[in-house]
Formats: sequence, C-alpha cells, structure tokens
Amino acid sequence: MKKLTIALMAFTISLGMTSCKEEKKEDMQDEEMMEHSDHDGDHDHEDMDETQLMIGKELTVTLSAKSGSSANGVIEFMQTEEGVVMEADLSGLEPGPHAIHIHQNGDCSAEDGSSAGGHWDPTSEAHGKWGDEMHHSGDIGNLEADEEGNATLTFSTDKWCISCDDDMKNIVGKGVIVHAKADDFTSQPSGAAGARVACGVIE
Ligand SMILES: [Cu+2]
Ligand SMILES: [Zn+2]
Repeated sequence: MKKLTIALMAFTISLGMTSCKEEKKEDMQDEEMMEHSDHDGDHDHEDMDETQLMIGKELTVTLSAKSGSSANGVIEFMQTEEGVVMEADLSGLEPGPHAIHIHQNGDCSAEDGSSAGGHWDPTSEAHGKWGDEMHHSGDIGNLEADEEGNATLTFSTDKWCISCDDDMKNIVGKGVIVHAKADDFTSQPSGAAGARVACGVIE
C-alpha cells in the first residue's frame, strides 16, 4: 500500500503541473480568440469532462465474516487517471483459491451474504473470466490463500470508476463477496464458487 501511495502522490503532483500548464494555454487561446474573432460572449470550455473522474479518490472497504467463517480483511479502491486500482488483503480463509466478485447490492446484512444479490452486471453479459469476451463487470476472479489463510490481490481496470456519473462503471453502492471455493469461470450465473464467506460494502 505504501508503494501505491507514493506512486499516487507522484502522479497527483505531475497531474497538478499538467493542469497548470493547460490552464495557461487555454488563457492564451482565449486571448487570441478575443483578438482575432468577433467573440460573441458565450464561448464555453468544451474539454472539461475529465473533471468528473475524482482522481486520487480512495475507498477502504472492510470485509466481515459470513456463513460461519472466520474470513475478514480490507480492500482499498483508488481512482487513477487510467481507472480503478484495487488492493485486497484478507485473512482467516481456508488455504487455497477463493472467488472474489463485486455483487450488485451494497448490503451485507444477511448471515450468508445473500443480501448482496447476484454479480454486478451492468452490461448484461454472461458470467466469465475477466478479459474473455463475456464476463460480468464484477467478475474479478480468484485469489489464493496461503497455508496461514492469508491472501492478497492487486487488480486494476478502466471498466470501473469511483463516484463518477456513469452507472455502467460506478462501483460505489455495490458489495464485495469472497467465496468458499474457486470460480470455475464457466458455470452460470456465478462460477459455482460456493458459500459467501466474507462480505463488504463499497461506500
Ligand atoms: Cu461472488
Ligand atoms: Zn459473474
């Protein structure tokens, strides 16, 4: 996480420098326009839509045990210019592979995690493996728990955003589920990953 924070700081600094430069350039362009054209007074900046991405926005999601397990952990989500970076750090798992998905509801109230609903699937696709032709936007994949039951996973994608205006991409308000078993990437609708052993709300 330290490395990520340093990288983000460097990124933010360079971004700050770039935007200063761009502002200056725009000012100059405006002046030129004023001089060389009959300016009608309602000129708008047209290239401002990047500002809807909250670069550097970070969410910490706490996962708690479900279905009688002792699994728990923390997942950090961070918005960068390229997309969202996720860093999961879990413990209390059975050694071996475990599916991890974003589910459609940010609701972990049920003892078996069923309140989180099915996989988050804003694009109406089949369940599958990330990177294949068809997969849900929440199909992160599997993480591997070691002999002590600890697992970490770093994942990043431009198919997600944190708090942007695009419902196809915004992960806020969704749930994260870790399962007892591995995702087989083929069984519908959810990869036959078994019980829900940990749940967290992305908020
Ligand atoms: Cu799942
Ligand atoms: Zn799925």
